[in-house]
Amino acid sequence: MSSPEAVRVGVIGLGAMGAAHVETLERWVPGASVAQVFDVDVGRARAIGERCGAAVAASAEELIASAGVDAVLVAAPDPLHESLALTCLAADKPTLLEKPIATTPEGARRVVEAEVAGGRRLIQLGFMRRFDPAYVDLREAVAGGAVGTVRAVHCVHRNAQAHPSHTSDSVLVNSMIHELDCVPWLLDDPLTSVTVFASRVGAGALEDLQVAVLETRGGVVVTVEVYVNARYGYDIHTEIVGTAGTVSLTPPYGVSVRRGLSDTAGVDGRVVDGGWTSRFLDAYRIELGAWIDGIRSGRPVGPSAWDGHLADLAAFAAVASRQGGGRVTIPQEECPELYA
Ligand code: ISE
Repeated sequence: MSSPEAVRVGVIGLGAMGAAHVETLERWVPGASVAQVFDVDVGRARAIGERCGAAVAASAEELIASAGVDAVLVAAPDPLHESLALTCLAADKPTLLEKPIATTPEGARRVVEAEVAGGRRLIQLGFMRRFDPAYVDLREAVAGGAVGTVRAVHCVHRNAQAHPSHTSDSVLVNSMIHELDCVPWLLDDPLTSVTVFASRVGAGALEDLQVAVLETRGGVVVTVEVYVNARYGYDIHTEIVGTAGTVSLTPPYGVSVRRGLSDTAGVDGRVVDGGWTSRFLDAYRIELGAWIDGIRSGRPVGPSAWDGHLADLAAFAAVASRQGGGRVTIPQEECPELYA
């Protein structure tokens, strides 16, 4: 489904997320067409390219440089985000970059500096929760004073099974980063400190359940539990408590027990779809629609590279805390003019 002057998108990385983005663009974003795809797994790239009528690029760099690609969607593994973002900026291509913006705080700063030097916003960060209708309602409820002055936020973020690439650090930098982005956005109040507690596991094992206690500039206390091997399913919860009441993503319920069927969830030990592509289906559709509309109108929308940088600052403060740093102050930086 695409209009005559559709934005020709090149998609880099065709794992569960990239493949879902290809399908979303094809089925739900009329202003876009998937023109090229790239994945290190050539067979997978060919199969997806054939299905959507897209050419298969020989490399990510070739795809980015191609005159047949107007905009790039990066869903490659996290360690490649920084270099691909820099290549897209150098090629002057609007880019939807999956989170995190980079896997080091210095890398995140390099991406922001390159975009600022170019003088225009080209990157939209893949923080899809900002487009999720329930999260948008939550934010509006808080802004409209539904709960009075906010005192606390409680978040739960559970995955059925950890992605094989997960490390104790990426539980924070890849998973909790969603809350580190969306809580300040929900409250319009930046995070200022973080203390992380990890549930004890055997020596060398993945610290798969971690709880962060954060503070905001406005004095709100935030708790976030991330558990990436929860077995029973994908479960996202956010509650905001204020002086006049509480607002929550889900309705109140009685006692319920939810269990995983066995210790071998997933297919052949591989995570095929972690559950977020269905829970956030609407969010992804709206996110990609807004990205393409922004490109067509020349007015970028949604979370920026600066938002990605702020989330990375919080995530790496959280890593330092978990590694023994106790309560860690999250650096506060002046927002460059480009993002004001
Ligand atoms: C994954 O990359 C996502 O973005 C999901 O939303 C999150 O729940 C999961 O933990 C991440 O690994």
